[in-house]
Amino acid sequence: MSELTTRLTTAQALVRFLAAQHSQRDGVQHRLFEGCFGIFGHGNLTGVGQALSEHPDLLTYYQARNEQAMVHTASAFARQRNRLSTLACTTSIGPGATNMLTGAAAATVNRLPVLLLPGDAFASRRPDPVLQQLEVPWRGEMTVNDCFQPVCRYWDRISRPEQLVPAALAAVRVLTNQAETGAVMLSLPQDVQVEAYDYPVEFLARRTWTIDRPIPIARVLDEAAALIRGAKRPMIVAGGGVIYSEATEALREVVRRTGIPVAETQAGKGSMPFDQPGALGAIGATGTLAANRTAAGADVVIAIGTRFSDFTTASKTVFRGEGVRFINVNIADADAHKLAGLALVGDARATVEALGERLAEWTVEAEYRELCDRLQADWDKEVSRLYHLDHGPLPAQSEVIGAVNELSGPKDVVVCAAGSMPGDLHKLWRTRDAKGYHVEYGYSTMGYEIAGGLGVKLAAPDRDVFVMVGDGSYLMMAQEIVTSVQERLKLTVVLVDNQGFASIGALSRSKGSAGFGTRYRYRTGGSLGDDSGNREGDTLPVDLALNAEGFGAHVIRAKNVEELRDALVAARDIDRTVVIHVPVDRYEGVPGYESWWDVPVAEVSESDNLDTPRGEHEQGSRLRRWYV
Ligand SMILES: Cc1ncc(C[n+]2csc(CCOP(=O)(O)OP(=O)(O)O)c2C)c(N)n1
Ligand SMILES: [Mg+2]
Repeated sequence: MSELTTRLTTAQALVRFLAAQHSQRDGVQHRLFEGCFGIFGHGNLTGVGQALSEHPDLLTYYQARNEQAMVHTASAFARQRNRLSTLACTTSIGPGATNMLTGAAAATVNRLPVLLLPGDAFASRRPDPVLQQLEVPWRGEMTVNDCFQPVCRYWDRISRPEQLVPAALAAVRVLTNQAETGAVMLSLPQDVQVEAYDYPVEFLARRTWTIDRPIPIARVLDEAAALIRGAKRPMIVAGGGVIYSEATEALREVVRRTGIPVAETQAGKGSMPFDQPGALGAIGATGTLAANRTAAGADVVIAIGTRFSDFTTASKTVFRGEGVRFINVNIADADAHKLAGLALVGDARATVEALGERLAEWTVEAEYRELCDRLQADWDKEVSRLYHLDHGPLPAQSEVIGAVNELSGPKDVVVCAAGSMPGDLHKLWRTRDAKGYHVEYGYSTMGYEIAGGLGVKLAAPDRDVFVMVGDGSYLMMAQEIVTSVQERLKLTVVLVDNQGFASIGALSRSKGSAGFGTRYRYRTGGSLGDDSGNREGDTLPVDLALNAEGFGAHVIRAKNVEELRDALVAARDIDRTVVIHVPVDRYEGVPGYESWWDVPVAEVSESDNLDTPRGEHEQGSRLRRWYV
C-alpha cells in the first residue's frame, strides 16, 4: 500500500509543517509558531517567500528592517509567552543570514526558542559562486551559515527536499524541549527551497508537543528537604526558570509558609512582587543590599531556574558562608550541577511544590524572618530615595526609572538590555507582575531594546510596553520603530540620553582608563579623548529625537523629571509609538551594594593610573570562591 503524499516544494511543505505545530502544557494548547518575520532577497523570495505569500492564512508574515532585530523580536515574543510559542525568521543568503548571528547567540544564551530559516548557496553548486556566496577553498560544502553552528541548539542544512522531514521534526523537538531550547537553524539552499517532493501527509498533520513537568526522584527531594530543615539561614535565588515554568504562585506560597527569603536574578525578576514579605530583590553584582547581605550569611541556597551567571554570583563572591551548600532546581542537568549543588533536575513549579510538601510545618526562625523584613524595609527606603533625588540641572537616571515605574500600570512591561540601565533597573524597578520585567541580560545586546519591545507587544497586546533605551543602544538599532508604526504595535520608548556609553565610561574610569572612547565628542588633536568626569566639551550636532520623528514616532522632548511625568501621562492617549527623549546626568549613577564584578586590570602599564584599580582587583579576587 502506498503512503498518502502531497506534492509540494520544500518551502511550501515547511510553511505547512510550521503552521501545524502546537505546544501543550497543563492541558492548554498553543500554536508553536504564531508568525514569520522576514526580509527577502534572491535567497528566499522564490522559496519561503512564495510559500508564505501563497498561504497567508497559515502563517502571518511580518516585515522587519534588520535581520538581527527580527531574531530579537522573536526571542522577546517567546520569552513573554514563557517559551510556549515563538516566531520563525526567514532571510536571504549571505549578509541577510549572517545578520542573524548576534540574535541567535542572544536567544541561545537566554534559552529562548527561535527558528531561523536563512537561504543558503545552491546545493547543486551549478552557479557557484552565487551572489553573496563566500567560497571556502578547502571545503566545498561550507557556507557562511556554518557560522551559526556554535550558537544554535540544533543546526541542519536541507540539501535534498526529503531531508526536511527528519530535520523539521528534530528542530521542533529542540525548540520545545525546556532544557535544550535556544536558536535553531534550518539552512535552506535556494535551489532546494523550490524543488518539489511527494511529502507524506502525516508529516503535515496537526502535531502537539507536550511539555511535561518532571520532578526529581523522591530520594533527592527528601535529601534537599532535610538540608533545608537543618538550615539556619536558607535563601532562594529565583532565576528565569521560575517565570518560564509559571512557578511564581507555587514559590510565593512556599515563601509565605516557610519564611525563606527570595532574591532574584535579572531573568528571574518578577518572581516575587516587590512588597511581599521575603522579597529581597536583585542579587549579585547589581544586587540590593538586602539580597547581598542575606547571601553573604546564607548557609543553604536554593537556586531555582538559574544559570548562575557572574552577575548573579557577583563573580563567585556573593555567597560567603563557610560551608554554604547549594540545592539547584533546574530542568537542565548542566545547570542543576553547578556550584557543586545537590541537583534537582526537574520542572521548577512541580519541584517547588514537591519540596513545599516536604517542608510542611517547617519555618525559618522568627529572628531570621525579622532580619529579612528589616533589610527589605531599609531597601525600599533606599529605592524611594533614589526615585526622588531631586538632582539637577539634568535628572539622574534613577529618577527617570522612578517616574516610569510610578506612572506605568502593574501589568505593563519594562524592556531593556544594555548600558547602565539594566543594573539600575535590576536594583530599583518595583515589580508587580511576573511578566512585567523584561531585561535581556544574558547576552546584554545593545540594540535589543526596541526590537525586543516589539516582540513583547506582539505577544501581549493588552499590556503597555515601556522600552528603556540608552543613546548608545538606540544608535545601534532604532529602525524597528518603523516596524512598530507599520504594524500598529504601540511602544512607549524612553530614550535616556547621556551623550555616550556612560556605563562603560564609569567602568573604564574605575579601572584607570579615564573613560577612553566612551563619550560622543569631536576628534581633537588626533584623539577622541577621555571622559574623566569633565562636564565641558562640545557635543555633536546629533538629534536623536528628530531621528525618531523621522521614523514616524510621536516624539516628546522632556527636559526634566516633571516634563517626563507629563510626557508619560500624555503618551497614554497616543495610539502610535511614542518616543520620549530625556537627557540625564551621565555622572550620577546608582551605587553598588556590597558586591563585586570580576573585570581584569592590566598587570603592567606605562602609567601609574592602574595601581589603585589593580590593587582593588586583587582585593576583590581574594573574596572569590570555587564552590566545588
Ligand atoms: C552589541 C554590543 N556592543 C557592545 C557592548 C558593550 N557595551 C555595554 S553597555 C555599552 C554602552 C551603552 O551605551 P548606552 O546605550 O548609551 O547606555 P549607557 O551606558 O549610557 O547607560 C557598551 C558599548 C554591548 N553590550 N553590546
Ligand atoms: Mg548613553
